[in-house]
Amino acid sequence: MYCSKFFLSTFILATSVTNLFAQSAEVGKLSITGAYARETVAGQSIGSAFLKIKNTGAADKLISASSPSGSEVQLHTMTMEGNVMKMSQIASIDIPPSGSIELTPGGMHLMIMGIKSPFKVGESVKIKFKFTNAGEVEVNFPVQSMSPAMGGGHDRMKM
Ligand SMILES: [Cu+2]
Repeated sequence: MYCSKFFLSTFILATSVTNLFAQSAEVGKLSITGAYARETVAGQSIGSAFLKIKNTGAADKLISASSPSGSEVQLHTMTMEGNVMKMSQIASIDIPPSGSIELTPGGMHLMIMGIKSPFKVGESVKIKFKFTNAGEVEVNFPVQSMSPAMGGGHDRMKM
């Protein structure tokens, strides 16, 4: 019992270390960098993830995202209503020609709904994207800790 547990955790550790370096991807004229997901606490059913997309070609559009780690991945935007930050789901994200977009805590972001197990630092979350022109690509999102330095405002926001 002890032995099999030990080997299992060693294997998971080795796997996630590899994934830590796979946080960028290229598809068509798009390059994805800086992908990461936020650590979640026990009982939390929604995770969030962020990335940058650079486009060296014509206008493109992110039209869907999915993940084996959750039941659904939603595209969200953040707006101010009075002095309350509100987020709402959006159908797609436009990627300007020869431009770039950034999904950040406090701005547009990805929400992984119905997550199957907590996101832990050292692990990574796979998210598959579909773009109108560039097609499909799967990206690894290494899980990072919820340190206040990384946009603490998002943590205090009401879901
Ligand atoms: Cu959100």
